Amino acid sequence: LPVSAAPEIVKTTIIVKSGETYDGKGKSVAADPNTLGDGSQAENQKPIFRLEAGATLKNVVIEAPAADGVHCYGNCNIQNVTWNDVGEDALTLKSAGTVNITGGAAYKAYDKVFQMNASGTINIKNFRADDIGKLVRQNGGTSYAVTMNVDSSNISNVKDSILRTDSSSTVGKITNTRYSKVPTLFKGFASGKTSQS
Ligand code: DGU
Ligand code: CA
Ligand code: CA
Ligand code: CA
Repeated sequence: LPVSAAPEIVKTTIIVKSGETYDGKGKSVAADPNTLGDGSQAENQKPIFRLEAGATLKNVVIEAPAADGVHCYGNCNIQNVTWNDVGEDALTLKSAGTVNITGGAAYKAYDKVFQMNASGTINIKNFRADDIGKLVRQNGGTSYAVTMNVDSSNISNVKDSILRTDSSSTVGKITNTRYSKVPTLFKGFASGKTSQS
């Protein structure tokens, strides 16, 4: 096998249907900048993958341009997915549910990695993040409840914070995680809503 192959260029969003699994078996993909987006900070880019409720995405490397990454409509499982150069953001929860991120990594996120635009939970485990603005951001100005859990991860070179919300109902927990050059773990949480061990 070659050490690296050119990424497969995705021209139209790949839909993973409810309850189904897309296993990339280690392949790399990138967005067609003319159809999905150039991976800049411009809003309204399209995702490379759209996961319907209960879908799983695994063993994929997302290269630049990464457009708007992955959108989850309800529960989704993300296993061993690496974003080598996050686009506008890496993954968005678009409707209520639980996002389970296991393994994988995200690099070069100018602003956000995981964007929570609906209520629910995000569980991040065994993840590597480097050179990012924030690891998880609940959509600015929203007051629904989100539970953000980070466990057994390695996070470095963060500009803003690891977890950020504007909601007094949102809870953040970080366990067993290594940091380097992280100015703030939690931003915007109500008192008593964060824990770290
Ligand atoms: O300030 O534009 O950043 O899903 C509001 C933002 C927000 C979203 C969010 C996203 O509404 O666009 O990328
Ligand atoms: Ca955005
Ligand atoms: Ca980037
Ligand atoms: Ca986005």
